[in-house]
Amino acid sequence: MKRYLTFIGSVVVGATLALAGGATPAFATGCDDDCGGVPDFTLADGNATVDYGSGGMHNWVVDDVDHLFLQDFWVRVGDEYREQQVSSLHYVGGLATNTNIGDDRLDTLNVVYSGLGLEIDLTYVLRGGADGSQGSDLTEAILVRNTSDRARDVSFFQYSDFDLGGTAGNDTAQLVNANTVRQTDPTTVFNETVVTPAADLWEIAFYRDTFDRLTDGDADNLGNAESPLTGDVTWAFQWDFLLNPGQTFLISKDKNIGAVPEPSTVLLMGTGLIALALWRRRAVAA
Ligand SMILES: [Ca+2]
Ligand SMILES: [Ca+2]
Ligand SMILES: [Ca+2]
Ligand SMILES: [Ca+2]
Repeated sequence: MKRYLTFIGSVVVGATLALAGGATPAFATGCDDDCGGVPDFTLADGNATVDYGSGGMHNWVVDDVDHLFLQDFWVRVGDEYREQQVSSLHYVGGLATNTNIGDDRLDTLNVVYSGLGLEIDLTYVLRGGADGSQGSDLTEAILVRNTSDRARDVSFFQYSDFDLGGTAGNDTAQLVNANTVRQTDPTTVFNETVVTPAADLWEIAFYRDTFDRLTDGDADNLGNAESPLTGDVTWAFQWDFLLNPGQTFLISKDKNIGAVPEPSTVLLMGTGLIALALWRRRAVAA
């Protein structure tokens, strides 16, 4: 049985804050040093919800099926220190809002952290589909700013553990190209496109190899292996960049979940493509 591996103290404090602010805190402002970390947020739109709080993002539920065990970011400055989980850094503040019409629940989250001489600003935008469509989209923008007075040699990691269809052992993850990971199981297709920029390193592994190296006591880099891989897979990206004082680095990404097309649909699509090819060949010949 997989369990969330978070610091118990943070979870308890986060839950307390969430209760104090209501079941779905719409708004959480600046936090003093003793506030204990990020409170719990739930985003909702159309047929989808996603939870975010201490320990990162969990539970991307689309039409009542939970496809996500964990996604979060880790950061390291220099090669001599260990990686640190972004959601465990100092929580500066956060705001959940609604950014589309037709469904006025809170679908967009902006959270800001500081630590290691950096400010890290995360924005998640959830878009649900129609009920029963099994499709949903999540865009993410990550802004890393050097707020110190020295150059910072930054390694930034995204770690994702999707268990598509709510089942962990039957997923296949594949690096499609430098910008795209695809994960599939018998029911569900998932794609993540890194819009900009492409990562420097990547890794697909079995739970929880990568997680353990991100949370142990020393510096690690991703291994550019192993694709494709089937089982309880996880995958990660690593960006390495130098930030001078005041400089920023922006990463934009898009995640999409959808149902595996019915065989009849694939067949129809195939038939349509063949018909189109024949029509074009005839058109060229004419
Ligand atoms: Ca909305
Ligand atoms: Ca699965
Ligand atoms: Ca490590
Ligand atoms: Ca998994």
